[in-house]
Amino acid sequence: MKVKMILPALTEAKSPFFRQIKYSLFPPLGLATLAGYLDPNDEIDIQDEHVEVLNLDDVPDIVVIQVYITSAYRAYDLADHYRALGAHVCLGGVHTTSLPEEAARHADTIFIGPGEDTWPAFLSDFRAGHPNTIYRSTRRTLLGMPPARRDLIKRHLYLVPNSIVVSRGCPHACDFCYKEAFFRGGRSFYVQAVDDALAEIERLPGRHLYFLDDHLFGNPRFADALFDGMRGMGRLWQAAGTVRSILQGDLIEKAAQAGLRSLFVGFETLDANSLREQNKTQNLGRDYTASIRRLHDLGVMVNGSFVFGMDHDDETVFDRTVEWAVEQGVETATFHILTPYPGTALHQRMAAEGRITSHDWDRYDTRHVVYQPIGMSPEVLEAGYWRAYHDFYRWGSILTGALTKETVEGTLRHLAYAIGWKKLEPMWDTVIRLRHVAHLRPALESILRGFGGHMSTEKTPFDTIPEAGLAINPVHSLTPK
Ligand code: B12
Ligand code: SF4
Repeated sequence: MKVKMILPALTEAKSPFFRQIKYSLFPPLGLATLAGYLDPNDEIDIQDEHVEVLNLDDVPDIVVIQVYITSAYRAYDLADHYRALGAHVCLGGVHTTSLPEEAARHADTIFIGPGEDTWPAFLSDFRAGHPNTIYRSTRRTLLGMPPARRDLIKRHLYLVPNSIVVSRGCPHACDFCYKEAFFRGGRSFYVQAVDDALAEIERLPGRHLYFLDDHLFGNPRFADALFDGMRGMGRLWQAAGTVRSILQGDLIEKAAQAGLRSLFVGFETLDANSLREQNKTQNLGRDYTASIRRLHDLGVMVNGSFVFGMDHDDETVFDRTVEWAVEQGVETATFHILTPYPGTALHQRMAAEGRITSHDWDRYDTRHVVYQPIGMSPEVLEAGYWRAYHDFYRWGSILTGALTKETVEGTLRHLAYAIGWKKLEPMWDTVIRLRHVAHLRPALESILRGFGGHMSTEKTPFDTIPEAGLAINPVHSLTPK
């Protein structure tokens, strides 16, 4: 059977004029996960439009398309194209789950929720000649799942080919998050068996990992055992967590000892009323400053996430937030304009209040205002968002933030990381076009590694073999020569 799996891209990611590094970071892990359920003799082709030009001349038996909100229109065009050629088109992912009726107009079969139960069920129905038009996930477990087909990933096209998820969902329920909508109808937070997670980590070549889990620390027992198992592996890794998980107990120390070097932290807002408004109660009353200090003391860099446009925000929110983040020595920041994704509690509330002003999914990219804000005009919100990025990443701010560090190493690492991501964008554009992005992986690793006296100095197999594991991994033929 011929199976084509596509991750379509939003227009910006394919621009002939400028390529952002964020689209060459991670491979299509969801599709590689689904490919694990296919037979070894099936012919599988995974194509990621963010990093390659799609070949659309084939006629596979099944076409699988993963639909995000910002790539939904492109996904539907591709689906229509393949249906016209007679392929059986399957649509799934976050946006399909939020708006199944919209997706169903372009598909033979749609999938609601995670694919670990529905996809194998579909495959056996398809092989038996009677596939259904809709499959809804209800049985949520990662136990016994086959390994992701990482051999189908073109590692050389990504800066971070070793993305990994060892859990699904999150124990919290913030109103603006995709999570409640996506996991409706079953469990919304569950983890892999620790041994399976460790085995998957062992199989990954190289040294650097990026956990894409929504909240790697969400199940403390699991996280504790995972970090114990990772100690001594010599990995350098990045992940996401909550303020609460940084402040409570000693999990964060264990994570740092196991190689955590940078954490994406959902601060979202400095205003307690806004936290209540968005049901982000786990952040209420938490000392943000103490959480950052704790991370920095452990040699872990902070990528702070902030959302603008909540109902309690006015036009002073941008400067206040940026100033605070710079003063705290936050190394990198990700700003978002509040976006009411269909299916979320936030969307329901705004729709009920008649405040949604656009249903153009291309604009749901957290950079456009698609609703009527309360404390300022949409124009002020959009301009403030761009100003926040500009102000946070201007040279003076980067230097001020870097100088909050207590060691020279810390200052240098802050400078290198912030400058690398935001000041060297033309360089990223060039290396992406030349398909040399993988060559910069060692630079990323040395920035992550080269900071503070808290890092493990033990020698590991990875110190001498840059892509250890290559010998047993068939993808080595795809790495750049
Ligand atoms: C990594 C990531 C990225 C990466 C790379 C994405 C990639 N290569 O896949 C980058 C940095 C490029 C990125 C960019 C953006 N992202 Co993003 N990203 C994520 C993140 C953190 C993890 C995705 C992941 O790998 N999950 C792990 C794998 C195993 O799960 P999965 O991909 O969902 O696949 C499973 C199911 O969805 C399902 N499935 C998926 N497709 C199909 C198809 C079929 C047929 C079947 C049966 C099943 C199925 O089965 C898979 C196995 O269970 C998610 C949050 C999350 N936890 O999902 C946000 C998320 C997907 N991103 C989001 C957004 C908004 C964006 C941006 C617009 C952000 C921005 N401002 O720039 C851009 C643009 C995205 C685009 N290309 O259109 C939203 C999407 C909201 C929505 N309603 O679509 C999410 C949910 C986060 C959020 N804010 O709520 N993102
Ligand atoms: S803590 Fe993060 S992942 Fe969990 S529900 Fe809130 S926004 Fe979503």
